[in-house]
Amino acid sequence: SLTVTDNSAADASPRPVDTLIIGSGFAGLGAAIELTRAGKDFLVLERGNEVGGTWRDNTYPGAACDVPSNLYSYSFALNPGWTRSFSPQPEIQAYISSVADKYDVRRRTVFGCDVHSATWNTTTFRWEVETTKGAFSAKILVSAVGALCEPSLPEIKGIDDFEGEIFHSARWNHDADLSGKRVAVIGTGASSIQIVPAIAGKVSHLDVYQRTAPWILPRADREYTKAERFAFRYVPGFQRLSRAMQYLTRETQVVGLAKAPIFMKPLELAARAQIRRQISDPVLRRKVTPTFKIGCKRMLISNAYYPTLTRPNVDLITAGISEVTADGIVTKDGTTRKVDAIVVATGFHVTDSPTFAGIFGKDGRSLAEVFDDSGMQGYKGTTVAGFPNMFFLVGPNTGLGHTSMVYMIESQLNYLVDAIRTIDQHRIGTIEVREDAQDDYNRTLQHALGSSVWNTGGCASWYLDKHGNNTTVWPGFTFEFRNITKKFDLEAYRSVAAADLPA
Ligand code: N01
Repeated sequence: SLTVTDNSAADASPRPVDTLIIGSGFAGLGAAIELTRAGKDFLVLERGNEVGGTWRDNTYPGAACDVPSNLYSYSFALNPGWTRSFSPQPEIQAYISSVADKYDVRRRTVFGCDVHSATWNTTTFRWEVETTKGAFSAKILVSAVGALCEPSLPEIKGIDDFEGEIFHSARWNHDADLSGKRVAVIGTGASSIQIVPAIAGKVSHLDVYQRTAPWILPRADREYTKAERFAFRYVPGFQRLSRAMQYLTRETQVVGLAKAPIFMKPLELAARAQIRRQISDPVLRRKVTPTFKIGCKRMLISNAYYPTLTRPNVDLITAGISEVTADGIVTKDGTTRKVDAIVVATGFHVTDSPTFAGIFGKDGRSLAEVFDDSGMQGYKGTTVAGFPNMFFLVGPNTGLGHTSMVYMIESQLNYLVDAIRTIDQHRIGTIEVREDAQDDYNRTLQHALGSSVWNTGGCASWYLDKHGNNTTVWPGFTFEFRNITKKFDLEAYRSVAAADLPA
């Protein structure tokens, strides 16, 4: 039985299972549900004590999604209960948790199980996985740890010596009471622009440290009417239809982002108009006006951020941080500003995730080493040469700047389930994507990205790796990705029949 009741690490021999899934956010949970449906043997390893991934971790004040609610659910589990057009974090987390209940995924999940390493064993042809809850072994490994799971902390002189409260946006300390305190927020990305309006009213003073001004569009957020909520629940097809319409509307943005950035102009005008409408001070206007093309970094949405910057107790600081002292922040112009607390809203390790360092492929090299050389490359965002029987959800070039990641995840799940079915049907022992297939795939991908706004928009962003290559974003329409992941293409892989593996 796969029922996990005893998580004791005392048992020295690895616990065998056909498939191990690491992570239980949207991707890992989806994989667990699909493998349950396909009747496969699997376990989910989850370092936290609850499902939800980045939505479980990001509990900062104001946390909400910038993708419309109706697009932010699995296609097989629509949520008629959304209360707003853009959902706040607690509703998304409640949705994910309810899906885990509905499909009974917790029974097959080992919680509090932090994976130290996963190593391909070239003798047993299995993945050996070391965790805080003991050792596991599996024929197939699914990494579903997500792109936004490892907070990136800024390397600022003296930051470790700060004596006040300091925490990352994705690790919000709810025990720290910021009421009446002098607070600094470092960073002005998607997280920061939600935090700033949410806390400005309760702190005594707020300093917002901006390195690069982001583009911010109006947020068309509203409560769903009673009639809409009734229709979502009781009118057959209504929610699916409104979802399809939103999906198609958002797909049109791909033309401007990936193919012809000139089509982004109307959005830029809308963003500039919002600055003029909400800020009257010309100095502040200039400070918040971005200097790169819209779309190059993730476009943000907010109606509340600019008005918050105009509050008398809020300062936008653009001088650049030179150091942090025991009780304040010093900027490059020599000014020191005292603070009681610092919120570090500086994003995540995406192309250099520490999770890569613990996954070792067939020649003993880690994903981190391989990606360090070649950049974060894979095949169809899901498999990586040198890493047999491993599938990577939310892998290289599967990220999006315009619509729901859940759509991309479901595409990858099709591919994963078809791959496992193929492996079982053909009695395959190992499969590994061929280097030439992976190289061809990435050549085409990089060619498509060459003219995109992410590459040509004149900004530095987490979409680009240290080689300057865009290894995070999918450059086409998302239905194109759905199309290439519909069927597992065994011909792109080297496979060895189970019967032919050395005993
Ligand atoms: O992180 P970010 P985030 N000194 O990397 C600044 C998703 N998300 O957590 O632009 C000073 O975007 C950095 O400055 P710069 C979404 O996909 C979604 O906000 O690099 N500043 C930037 O301003 C998003 O893209 C939602 O010059 C430093 C900020 O910190 C992704 O998560 C909500 C610095 C980091 O911005 C990450 O968003 C939240 C330093 N040393 C997140 N280092 C929604 O759905 C970095 N910065 C609404």
